Amino acid sequence: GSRTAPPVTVLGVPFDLGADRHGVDMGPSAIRYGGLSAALDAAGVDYADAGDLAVPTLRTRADEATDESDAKHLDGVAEMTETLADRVDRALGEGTVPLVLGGDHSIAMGTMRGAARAGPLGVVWFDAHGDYNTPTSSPSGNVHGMPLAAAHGYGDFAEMPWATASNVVEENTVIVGARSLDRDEQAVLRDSDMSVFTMSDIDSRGIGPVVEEALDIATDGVDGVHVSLDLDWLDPEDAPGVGTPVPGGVTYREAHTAMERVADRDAAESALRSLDVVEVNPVLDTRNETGEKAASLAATALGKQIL
Ligand code: 4U7
Ligand code: MN
Ligand code: MN
Ligand code: MN
Repeated sequence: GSRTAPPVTVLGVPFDLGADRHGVDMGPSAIRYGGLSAALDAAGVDYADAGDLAVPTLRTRADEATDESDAKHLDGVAEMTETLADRVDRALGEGTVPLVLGGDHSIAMGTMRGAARAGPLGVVWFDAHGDYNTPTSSPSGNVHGMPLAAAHGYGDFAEMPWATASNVVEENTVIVGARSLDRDEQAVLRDSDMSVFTMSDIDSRGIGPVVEEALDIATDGVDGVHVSLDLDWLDPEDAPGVGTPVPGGVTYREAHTAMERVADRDAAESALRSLDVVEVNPVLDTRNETGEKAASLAATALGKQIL
Protein backbone atom coordinates (compact mmCIF):
# COMPACT_ATOMS: atom_id res chain seq x y z
CA GLY A 1 0.00 0.00 0.00
CA SER A 2 0.93 3.62 -0.08
CA ARG A 3 0.15 6.57 2.13
CA THR A 4 0.62 10.27 2.36
CA ALA A 5 2.74 10.81 5.42
CA PRO A 6 2.73 14.30 6.94
CA PRO A 7 5.80 16.34 6.12
CA VAL A 8 8.68 16.42 8.58
CA THR A 9 10.39 19.38 10.26
CA VAL A 10 14.05 18.63 11.07
CA LEU A 11 15.24 20.44 14.22
CA GLY A 12 18.88 20.23 15.34
CA VAL A 13 19.56 20.67 19.05
CA PRO A 14 23.35 20.94 19.58
CA PHE A 15 23.03 20.54 23.34
CA ASP A 16 25.51 18.82 25.66
CA LEU A 17 24.86 20.19 29.15
CA GLY A 18 23.04 16.96 30.09
CA ALA A 19 26.11 14.73 29.62
CA ASP A 20 29.76 14.98 30.56
CA ARG A 21 31.43 13.79 27.37
CA HIS A 22 32.23 16.69 25.06
CA GLY A 23 31.23 16.30 21.42
CA VAL A 24 27.57 15.27 21.60
CA ASP A 25 26.73 18.89 20.73
CA MET A 26 28.08 18.04 17.26
CA GLY A 27 25.49 15.28 16.85
CA PRO A 28 23.15 17.27 14.56
CA SER A 29 26.05 18.03 12.19
CA ALA A 30 27.20 14.40 12.23
CA ILE A 31 23.70 13.11 11.42
CA ARG A 32 23.23 15.61 8.59
CA TYR A 33 26.74 14.92 7.26
CA GLY A 34 25.92 11.22 7.60
CA GLY A 35 23.37 11.55 4.82
CA LEU A 36 20.11 12.54 6.45
CA SER A 37 18.71 14.48 3.50
CA ALA A 38 19.56 11.74 0.99
CA ALA A 39 18.07 9.11 3.28
CA LEU A 40 14.85 11.12 3.73
CA ASP A 41 14.64 11.69 -0.04
CA ALA A 42 15.16 7.97 -0.70
CA ALA A 43 12.42 7.11 1.82
CA GLY A 44 10.00 9.47 0.07
CA VAL A 45 9.74 11.82 3.03
CA ASP A 46 8.74 15.42 2.41
CA TYR A 47 10.77 17.52 4.86
CA ALA A 48 12.20 20.94 5.64
CA ASP A 49 15.35 21.39 7.71
CA ALA A 50 14.79 24.27 10.13
CA GLY A 51 18.47 24.31 11.17
CA ASP A 52 19.81 24.27 14.72
CA LEU A 53 18.20 25.83 17.77
CA ALA A 54 20.22 28.33 19.80
CA VAL A 55 20.93 26.54 23.09
CA PRO A 56 23.62 26.90 25.76
CA THR A 57 26.52 24.40 25.59
CA LEU A 58 29.51 23.32 27.67
CA ARG A 59 31.76 25.52 25.54
CA THR A 60 29.91 28.60 26.67
CA ARG A 61 29.04 27.40 30.17
CA ALA A 62 31.91 25.20 31.40
CA ASP A 63 33.55 27.83 33.57
CA GLU A 64 30.35 29.04 35.17
CA ALA A 65 29.49 27.97 38.67
CA THR A 66 26.95 25.16 38.70
CA ASP A 67 23.62 25.69 40.39
CA GLU A 68 22.60 24.39 43.79
CA SER A 69 21.00 21.16 42.59
CA ASP A 70 22.56 17.68 42.54
CA ALA A 71 21.80 17.69 38.83
CA LYS A 72 24.36 19.47 36.67
CA HIS A 73 23.39 22.54 34.60
CA LEU A 74 19.69 22.36 35.42
CA ASP A 75 19.28 26.04 34.54
CA GLY A 76 20.73 25.42 31.07
CA VAL A 77 18.53 22.35 30.66
CA ALA A 78 15.51 24.47 31.58
CA GLU A 79 16.39 27.07 28.95
CA MET A 80 16.81 24.38 26.27
CA THR A 81 13.59 22.61 27.30
CA GLU A 82 11.54 25.79 26.97
CA THR A 83 13.06 26.72 23.60
CA LEU A 84 12.64 23.24 22.14
CA ALA A 85 9.12 22.67 23.51
CA ASP A 86 7.94 25.89 21.85
CA ARG A 87 9.61 24.96 18.56
CA VAL A 88 8.14 21.43 18.57
CA ASP A 89 4.72 22.88 19.37
CA ARG A 90 5.05 25.18 16.36
CA ALA A 91 6.14 22.37 14.03
CA LEU A 92 3.11 20.31 15.11
CA GLY A 93 0.85 23.33 14.66
CA GLU A 94 2.09 23.54 11.07
CA GLY A 95 0.94 19.96 10.53
CA THR A 96 4.44 18.46 10.46
CA VAL A 97 6.14 15.72 12.45
CA PRO A 98 9.20 17.06 14.28
CA LEU A 99 12.41 15.05 13.83
CA VAL A 100 14.69 16.31 16.60
CA LEU A 101 18.43 15.65 16.28
CA GLY A 102 20.45 15.61 19.52
CA GLY A 103 22.39 16.45 21.39
CA ASP A 104 22.33 14.49 24.60
CA HIS A 105 19.14 12.74 25.70
CA SER A 106 18.01 15.56 28.00
CA ILE A 107 16.65 17.19 24.84
CA ALA A 108 13.79 14.67 24.92
CA MET A 109 12.42 16.73 27.83
CA GLY A 110 11.84 19.56 25.38
CA THR A 111 10.49 17.34 22.61
CA MET A 112 8.03 15.56 24.92
CA ARG A 113 6.96 18.77 26.61
CA GLY A 114 6.16 20.30 23.24
CA ALA A 115 4.55 17.18 21.78
CA ALA A 116 2.39 16.57 24.87
CA ARG A 117 0.75 19.98 24.44
CA ALA A 118 -1.17 18.46 21.54
CA GLY A 119 -2.80 15.89 23.84
CA PRO A 120 -2.13 12.64 25.73
CA LEU A 121 1.08 11.05 24.51
CA GLY A 122 2.55 7.55 24.62
CA VAL A 123 6.32 7.07 24.52
CA VAL A 124 8.56 4.33 23.15
CA TRP A 125 12.09 4.71 24.50
CA PHE A 126 14.75 2.70 22.64
CA ASP A 127 17.76 2.85 24.96
CA ALA A 128 20.36 0.76 26.80
CA HIS A 129 19.40 2.84 29.86
CA GLY A 130 16.16 3.62 31.69
CA ASP A 131 16.80 7.37 31.92
CA TYR A 132 14.67 7.33 35.07
CA ASN A 133 17.03 8.91 37.57
CA THR A 134 16.23 12.02 39.58
CA PRO A 135 18.70 14.61 40.89
CA THR A 136 18.62 12.70 44.21
CA SER A 137 19.03 9.17 42.82
CA SER A 138 21.45 9.92 39.98
CA PRO A 139 24.93 8.40 40.39
CA SER A 140 26.36 10.97 37.94
CA GLY A 141 24.26 14.12 38.20
CA ASN A 142 23.95 14.07 34.40
CA VAL A 143 20.47 15.06 33.26
CA HIS A 144 20.60 12.82 30.16
CA GLY A 145 19.98 9.97 32.62
CA MET A 146 16.75 11.62 33.85
CA PRO A 147 14.46 12.77 30.99
CA LEU A 148 11.74 10.12 31.38
CA ALA A 149 11.45 10.73 35.12
CA ALA A 150 11.33 14.45 34.40
CA ALA A 151 8.54 14.11 31.84
CA HIS A 152 6.46 12.12 34.32
CA GLY A 153 7.12 14.62 37.10
CA TYR A 154 8.58 11.81 39.22
CA GLY A 155 10.41 12.43 42.51
CA ASP A 156 12.29 15.74 42.66
CA PHE A 157 10.76 16.67 39.32
CA ALA A 158 7.34 17.05 40.96
CA GLU A 159 8.67 20.43 42.15
CA MET A 160 9.92 21.41 38.69
CA PRO A 161 6.88 22.05 36.51
CA TRP A 162 9.10 23.41 33.70
CA ALA A 163 10.60 19.92 33.31
CA THR A 164 7.42 17.91 33.11
CA ALA A 165 5.23 16.94 30.17
CA SER A 166 2.00 16.38 32.04
CA ASN A 167 0.22 14.70 29.12
CA VAL A 168 2.79 11.91 28.89
CA VAL A 169 0.89 8.88 30.17
CA GLU A 170 2.84 6.52 32.41
CA GLU A 171 0.77 3.46 31.34
CA ASN A 172 1.64 4.29 27.71
CA THR A 173 5.37 4.62 28.37
CA VAL A 174 7.53 1.71 27.19
CA ILE A 175 11.29 1.22 27.45
CA VAL A 176 12.76 -1.19 24.91
CA GLY A 177 16.18 -2.81 25.11
CA ALA A 178 17.23 -1.74 28.59
CA ARG A 179 20.39 -3.42 29.87
CA SER A 180 21.92 -0.87 32.24
CA LEU A 181 19.57 0.23 35.01
CA ASP A 182 20.83 1.81 38.23
CA ARG A 183 19.61 0.27 41.49
CA ASP A 184 17.05 2.98 42.28
CA GLU A 185 15.85 2.95 38.67
CA GLN A 186 15.21 -0.79 38.87
CA ALA A 187 13.01 -0.38 41.93
CA VAL A 188 11.07 2.54 40.46
CA LEU A 189 10.49 0.85 37.12
CA ARG A 190 9.39 -2.37 38.79
CA ASP A 191 6.76 -0.51 40.85
CA SER A 192 5.57 1.79 38.07
CA ASP A 193 2.86 1.45 35.45
CA MET A 194 5.45 1.65 32.67
CA SER A 195 6.48 -1.36 30.61
CA VAL A 196 10.10 -2.39 30.23
CA PHE A 197 11.33 -4.86 27.62
CA THR A 198 14.91 -5.91 28.28
CA MET A 199 17.48 -7.30 25.87
CA SER A 200 16.59 -10.77 27.08
CA ASP A 201 12.98 -10.20 25.91
CA ILE A 202 14.37 -9.24 22.50
CA ASP A 203 16.70 -12.26 22.49
CA SER A 204 13.95 -14.72 23.35
CA ARG A 205 11.00 -13.26 21.41
CA GLY A 206 12.68 -11.45 18.52
CA ILE A 207 12.77 -7.73 17.79
CA GLY A 208 9.62 -7.63 15.64
CA PRO A 209 7.16 -9.04 18.20
CA VAL A 210 8.68 -6.98 21.04
CA VAL A 211 8.38 -3.72 19.11
CA GLU A 212 4.82 -4.59 18.00
CA GLU A 213 3.82 -5.12 21.63
CA ALA A 214 5.60 -1.94 22.69
CA LEU A 215 3.63 -0.01 20.05
CA ASP A 216 0.37 -1.68 21.13
CA ILE A 217 0.95 -0.50 24.71
CA ALA A 218 2.15 2.97 23.76
CA THR A 219 -0.78 3.70 21.42
CA ASP A 220 -3.54 2.20 23.59
CA GLY A 221 -6.10 4.94 24.30
CA VAL A 222 -3.91 7.88 23.19
CA ASP A 223 -3.72 9.42 19.75
CA GLY A 224 -0.01 10.05 19.49
CA VAL A 225 3.33 8.47 20.32
CA HIS A 226 6.75 9.97 20.82
CA VAL A 227 9.60 7.70 19.73
CA SER A 228 12.99 8.37 21.27
CA LEU A 229 16.02 6.62 19.78
CA ASP A 230 19.21 6.73 21.86
CA LEU A 231 22.02 5.42 19.62
CA ASP A 232 23.48 3.57 22.61
CA TRP A 233 20.50 1.22 22.19
CA LEU A 234 22.66 -0.36 19.48
CA ASP A 235 25.60 -2.56 20.34
CA PRO A 236 28.83 -0.51 20.59
CA GLU A 237 30.26 -2.67 17.79
CA ASP A 238 27.63 -1.18 15.50
CA ALA A 239 27.41 2.30 17.05
CA PRO A 240 30.70 3.29 18.72
CA GLY A 241 30.04 7.03 18.63
CA VAL A 242 28.12 7.39 21.89
CA GLY A 243 29.08 8.69 25.34
CA THR A 244 27.77 5.85 27.48
CA PRO A 245 28.19 2.60 25.50
CA VAL A 246 26.91 -0.67 26.99
CA PRO A 247 27.82 -4.05 25.47
CA GLY A 248 25.08 -6.48 24.50
CA GLY A 249 22.89 -4.18 22.44
CA VAL A 250 20.77 -4.68 19.35
CA THR A 251 22.37 -5.02 15.95
CA TYR A 252 21.92 -2.39 13.27
CA ARG A 253 19.69 -4.89 11.47
CA GLU A 254 17.41 -5.20 14.52
CA ALA A 255 17.31 -1.44 14.98
CA HIS A 256 16.31 -1.10 11.34
CA THR A 257 13.50 -3.63 11.80
CA ALA A 258 12.29 -1.69 14.84
CA MET A 259 12.14 1.56 12.86
CA GLU A 260 10.28 -0.21 10.03
CA ARG A 261 7.66 -1.33 12.55
CA VAL A 262 7.33 2.27 13.75
CA ALA A 263 6.79 3.40 10.15
CA ASP A 264 4.29 0.60 9.45
CA ARG A 265 2.29 1.49 12.56
CA ASP A 266 2.32 5.12 11.55
CA ALA A 267 1.07 4.18 8.08
CA ALA A 268 -1.82 2.24 9.64
CA GLU A 269 -2.76 4.59 12.49
CA SER A 270 -0.92 7.92 12.05
CA ALA A 271 0.59 7.06 15.40
CA LEU A 272 3.87 8.99 15.31
CA ARG A 273 3.68 12.50 16.77
CA SER A 274 7.41 13.16 17.19
CA LEU A 275 10.79 11.45 16.93
CA ASP A 276 14.13 12.23 18.46
CA VAL A 277 17.49 10.70 17.62
CA VAL A 278 20.07 11.39 20.29
CA GLU A 279 23.49 10.80 21.86
CA VAL A 280 25.49 10.69 18.60
CA ASN A 281 29.00 11.85 19.52
CA PRO A 282 31.24 12.18 16.43
CA VAL A 283 34.36 12.73 18.56
CA LEU A 284 34.02 9.16 19.83
CA ASP A 285 32.88 7.69 16.50
CA THR A 286 34.66 5.74 13.78
CA ARG A 287 34.45 7.69 10.51
CA ASN A 288 30.93 8.92 11.37
CA GLU A 289 29.54 5.40 11.26
CA THR A 290 27.11 6.17 14.10
CA GLY A 291 26.03 9.44 12.47
CA GLU A 292 25.28 7.60 9.22
CA LYS A 293 23.29 4.90 11.00
CA ALA A 294 21.34 7.52 12.94
CA ALA A 295 20.43 9.25 9.67
CA SER A 296 19.31 6.02 8.05
CA LEU A 297 17.30 4.86 11.09
CA ALA A 298 15.50 8.21 11.34
CA ALA A 299 14.54 8.08 7.65
CA THR A 300 13.30 4.51 8.01
CA ALA A 301 11.03 5.43 10.95
CA LEU A 302 9.53 8.30 8.95
CA GLY A 303 9.55 6.65 5.55
CA LYS A 304 6.73 5.72 3.25
CA GLN A 305 6.17 2.16 2.22
CA ILE A 306 7.93 1.77 -1.10
CA LEU A 307 5.79 -1.11 -2.45
B1 4U7 B 1 21.55 8.08 28.27
C1 4U7 B 1 23.53 6.57 34.14
F1 4U7 B 1 24.75 5.99 36.03
N1 4U7 B 1 22.36 5.78 34.44
O1 4U7 B 1 22.29 8.25 35.23
C2 4U7 B 1 23.38 7.95 34.72
F2 4U7 B 1 24.88 4.65 34.38
O2 4U7 B 1 20.70 9.16 27.75
C3 4U7 B 1 23.76 6.63 32.63
O3 4U7 B 1 20.68 6.87 28.21
C4 4U7 B 1 22.79 7.51 31.93
O4 4U7 B 1 22.70 7.88 27.41
C5 4U7 B 1 22.84 7.39 30.41
O5 4U7 B 1 24.35 8.71 34.68
C6 4U7 B 1 21.98 8.42 29.78
C7 4U7 B 1 24.77 5.91 34.73
MN1 MN C 1 19.17 7.80 26.85
MN1 MN D 1 21.41 5.44 26.79
MN1 MN E 1 24.58 7.87 26.33
